[in-house]
Amino acid sequence: MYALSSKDFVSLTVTEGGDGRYNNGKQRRRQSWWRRWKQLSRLQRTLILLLLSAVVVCGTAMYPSLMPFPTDVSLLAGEDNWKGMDTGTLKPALPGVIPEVVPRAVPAPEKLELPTEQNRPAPNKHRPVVPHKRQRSRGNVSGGPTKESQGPSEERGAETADGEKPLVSWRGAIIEAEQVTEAQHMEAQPSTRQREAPPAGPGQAVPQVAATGLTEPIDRAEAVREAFRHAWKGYRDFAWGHDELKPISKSYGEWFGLGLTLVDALDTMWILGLKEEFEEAKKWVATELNFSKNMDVNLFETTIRILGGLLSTYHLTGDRFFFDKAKDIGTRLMPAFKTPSKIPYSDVNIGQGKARPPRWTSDSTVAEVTSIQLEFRELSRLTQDPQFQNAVDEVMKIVHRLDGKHDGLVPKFINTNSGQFTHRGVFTLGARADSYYEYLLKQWIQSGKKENELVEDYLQAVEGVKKNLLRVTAPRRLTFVGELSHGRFSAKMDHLVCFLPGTLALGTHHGLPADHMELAARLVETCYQMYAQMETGLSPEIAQFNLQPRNSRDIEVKAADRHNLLRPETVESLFYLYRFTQDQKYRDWGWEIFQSFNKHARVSTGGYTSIGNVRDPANPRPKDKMESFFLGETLKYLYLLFSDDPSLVSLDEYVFNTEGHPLPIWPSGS
Ligand code: DMJ
Repeated sequence: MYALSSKDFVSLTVTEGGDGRYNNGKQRRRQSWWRRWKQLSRLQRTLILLLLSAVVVCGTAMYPSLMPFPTDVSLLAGEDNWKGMDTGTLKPALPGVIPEVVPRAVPAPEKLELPTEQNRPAPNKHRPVVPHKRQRSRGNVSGGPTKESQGPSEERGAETADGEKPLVSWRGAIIEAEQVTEAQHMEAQPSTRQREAPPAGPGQAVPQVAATGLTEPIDRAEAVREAFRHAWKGYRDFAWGHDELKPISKSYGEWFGLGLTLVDALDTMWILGLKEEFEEAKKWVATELNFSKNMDVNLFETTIRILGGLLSTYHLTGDRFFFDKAKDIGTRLMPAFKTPSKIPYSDVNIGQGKARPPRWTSDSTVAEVTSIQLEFRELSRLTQDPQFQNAVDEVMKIVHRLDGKHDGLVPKFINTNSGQFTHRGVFTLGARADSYYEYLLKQWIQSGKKENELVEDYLQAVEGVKKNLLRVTAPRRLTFVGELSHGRFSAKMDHLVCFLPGTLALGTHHGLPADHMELAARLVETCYQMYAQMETGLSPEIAQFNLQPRNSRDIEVKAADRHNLLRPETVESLFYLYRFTQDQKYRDWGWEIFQSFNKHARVSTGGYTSIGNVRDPANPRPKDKMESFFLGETLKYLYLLFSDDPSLVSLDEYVFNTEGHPLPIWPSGS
């Protein structure tokens, strides 16, 4: 049996203090523990020391994982704080400890003035409405060159020459062309609230041409005022507060339910000095125009007609009421820009604040997304809120750097998801692309000619037009702008392209190459001929130009393209050309066109109507619709063409939006 010796076990004997009194002083405790330590055997002391060492080592190793992770981010920020830590065992970031994002100052747009409420840019208040002074016009008063009598052209199909699936645009709606008759095309989106129109009998096929009541010598500007009053009478009597007049049926059509014709016409009334009409319309805007409605509107059309019209009227009148309205509708349109690509959707519900593409595609039209910039940029300048300008500038930046252009020419569609062009390879200056080019130049002018990318893109596009799209007809050497489809040229030109001469002339006026002006002069003559060579003296919607010397006619018209919607582009260009050259022929051409409207489109009971066949003066087939742009643009440009006051909406102070609404050129520094 193994006998334990006194050295074989650890004995910790705790002895009581000698005097029995409680003494917990530091000195006593130290002495007491030291004495006990000395009383231990060497083995005991070694074991205790080993045990303590093991505890210290383990404790040190486990310390980081036992400690709570520091929530003070600053503790982790410095490199030193990570030294010595086994980062392999640490999660790199914990939810909830993401460093706080310090908001960066949003830089104000380059040319955006950010004034206070007090110094918000004042409107370019134009003269108050005054009746036009009757003046004897210069030049040919009662008629211009006689139109050549032309035989009826061959009836042709409406197939497109560009080989792509034909689509018909009716204000933002893309419709399969095959499914739509011409009549449906003209009457697309009729109102469910339309009044019952009496059926058109044979006697009503031709609009009753109303006498103007004007006698020779005629003051041309005054004649335009009279035409406006006549158009307004129809609208006031039969369509008051609705979007469009249907003058034959004496009813109305609704599109957005926003009094489109009335708002589009406000600044025209101011410019023409129609005070009474203006005041009555203003009252309607104040009491009836309500944007808080569950209604889908087209972003582009609402921007150029309603927002543009209100901004322009604010500037001309100085009446803040119009600015408030403009801000309201502009804000309601903003959800359109909430797309994956930042290319806006075509449609917005202004009551619900939701936007969507058309039901059948996620594409938007290139002209639509790039022709809302003048208006939103001006809204930012006035409101001091950069969100409007930022949204539309972003669209221009995206389009600027996109692939798929051809010598500066753009395709017609862009996808709102990918932000890329679609339906590539087809290039036109007409429908779906037209005002892209117009707004490149006009934005550059608006902001004081500083945004180089815009003017560079514009100049490149003009060269692209010259290189790819310009041709001359064989019979009379008329210069026209055709289309290009996958490398194939088509001698087809929309009336819409007739904006181009005016835009080219405006560019030259603002310092761009002089040869743009020469091209403008050639093109505007062609646009005039699109009227003069038709039997009614009114242009078709689309013209086909002859390149073959054996043809005697310069212009043919397909059966489906023979309508005239009272469009403004040619008289718009005549206005610019006259302002810059003072050449009387432009006024005379405009006067001829105006007379043709009076002859074939004026409805005796009030209003003017679109017509279905410009080749048949005996039966031009009235379409029973007066587009809002007839008052917003066509009559305004005609009046300005005939006015003898060059300071009336000076082209050095204003830039017209694509709906004919003048917006101020920003003062330098803004
Ligand atoms: C107007 O709404 C505008 O001028 C637009 O740019 C093109 N279409 C019509 C006029 O034709």
